[in-house]
Amino acid sequence: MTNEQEISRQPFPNSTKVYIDGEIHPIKVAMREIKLSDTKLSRGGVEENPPVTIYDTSGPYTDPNIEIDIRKGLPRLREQWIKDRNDVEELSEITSNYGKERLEDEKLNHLRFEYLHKPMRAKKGANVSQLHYAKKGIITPEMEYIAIRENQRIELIEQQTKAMQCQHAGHSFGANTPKTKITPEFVRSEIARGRAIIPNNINHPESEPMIVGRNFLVKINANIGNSAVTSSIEEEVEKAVWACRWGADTIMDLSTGKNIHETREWIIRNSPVPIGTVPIYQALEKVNGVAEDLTWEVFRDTLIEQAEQGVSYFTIHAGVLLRYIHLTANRVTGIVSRGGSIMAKWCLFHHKENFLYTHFEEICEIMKQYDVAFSLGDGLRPGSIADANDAAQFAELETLGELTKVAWKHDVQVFIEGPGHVPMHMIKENMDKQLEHCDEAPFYTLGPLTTDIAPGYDHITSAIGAAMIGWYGCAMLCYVTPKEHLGLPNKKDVKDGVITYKISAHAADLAKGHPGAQYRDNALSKARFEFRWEDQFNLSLDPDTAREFHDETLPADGAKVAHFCSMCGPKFCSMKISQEIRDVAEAEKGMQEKSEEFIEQGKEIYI
Ligand code: IRN
Ligand code: FE2
Repeated sequence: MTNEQEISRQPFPNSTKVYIDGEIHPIKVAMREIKLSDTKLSRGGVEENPPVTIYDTSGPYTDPNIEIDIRKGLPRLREQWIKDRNDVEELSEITSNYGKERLEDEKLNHLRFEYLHKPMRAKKGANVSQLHYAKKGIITPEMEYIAIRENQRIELIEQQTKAMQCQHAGHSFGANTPKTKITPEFVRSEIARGRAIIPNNINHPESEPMIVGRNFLVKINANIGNSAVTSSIEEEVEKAVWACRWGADTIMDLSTGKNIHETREWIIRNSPVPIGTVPIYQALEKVNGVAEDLTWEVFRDTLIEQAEQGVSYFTIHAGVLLRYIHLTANRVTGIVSRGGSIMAKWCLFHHKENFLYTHFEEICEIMKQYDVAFSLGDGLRPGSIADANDAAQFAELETLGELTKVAWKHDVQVFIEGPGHVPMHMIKENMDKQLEHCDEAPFYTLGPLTTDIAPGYDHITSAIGAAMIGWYGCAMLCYVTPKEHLGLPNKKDVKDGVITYKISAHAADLAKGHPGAQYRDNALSKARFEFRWEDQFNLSLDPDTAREFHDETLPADGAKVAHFCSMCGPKFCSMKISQEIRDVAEAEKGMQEKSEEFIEQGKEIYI
């Protein structure tokens, strides 16, 4: 198995991990603090720039004070919170048949995880979902953690805004930053209303709580997972850690190849973010890839197996109804969802209603025992611009709305998956219809791609749609990598996809006026204007690439304080010229003041 050196765990440049204490619960909320250098003032002297604290998804990997042994997994941050609620029982092993068989198989010894995860389950009759607690008026440690995390230390944001106003008198960079603080009670009320969810399986106590909802920061998901063709467990664990490092808020393990159970065990035990899966993929493996051989029983066992391992949300394609399938017949690209096509095949072969739909309440009964959330799958999403917003897609969406209410009746958390491929002018209709049919349950879309003509660049075609739908209110964006439609993403593709989607999500946060979203932009702009190159690199989403690009032409240390870069050279740098204008203006202002002073003095003398 992977040795520790191969797992990326260097801290970010000039950054330290800080932990903010809770007020209601004894919790410590992890964030990243980026230290900045001083501004040299043209009139002499320096001005201090307060550090910038940012939302941090990288987990313990970027804290050099925490020892990590990936054979044993991450520290179990939430274990005590869960046990203190007194509503769970510990099991000695995974209860589903499949799990037991695998643990007894000696051939798999080398894949065995050193720490034996003992699953927890709700005591008989109990419901351990955050929605259930929220409805009862309970503010859990998870909710408080999220409130603190989302605020990103709002007091520092205010301090920064003030500092800027003083540096650029009369020109406030921070004027648009709303200052509404997110409270733990607000988190609770959004959960209770179903407008937000906390993917938070009690069997993934290693995960740091996060929230998906449109009144919070827009989140992004990164898909990883081996396929039958390529990639190993080691690579997948490293991809998960790597994706979190660059900002993935959740990871979906879409493995379909060998050793699905073991791969997932390693990923979950080492992941600081919640993990989602599409259980029908593993169920299909269990029936040797023959869709028509799938049964409710095989599926149910898979759900229990994965819930007991710690998966926090399941994509379930329960809206692919038998009567909708013919609506895809004249599409250019038919059914492009993997799960959707599997279920459609099953329905047509047996000429029966989708068993995920007919057994939906039984699925709810399982979900509530572990707090697994539904990610209601868009099995009939459009897979091309030509098929966007068609009858099949919207028929399914209505059914997803109906199922949302069933899940809520059971106090099971739910969010809704969306497209796909949609041109820009047709995106808003998706958001509007989703809010209407699904009663404001969070929306989670795959892009959407805004054109089909750029294979190799589909992180970009889709980031455009993702930014738009995020602005309209989509709560989570499923990344698309440059390899989309072409192959399994490698490590570089994962990073490119994550950074691209961070851009979409953040652009949406700015447009929505999320409290504090503009904070980092302001600090970076100020650093840029003042030629504090190091600060500009360190504040960026990808400091390594920013530095590398700069140094490609001006590698010398002296260039890090130079008042220009190689894009325009010293004579044509607009920022430099602009600063000179300011200096002249300041000098003139000084002269004007002096002359006014002299005139005043003169008046005294001559009158
Ligand atoms: C997200 C929104 N719509 C679809 N997705 C993601 O697509 C879903 O979360 C999962 O990661 C992936 C696979 O879905 P299909 O192809 O099985 O539907
Ligand atoms: Fe596609």
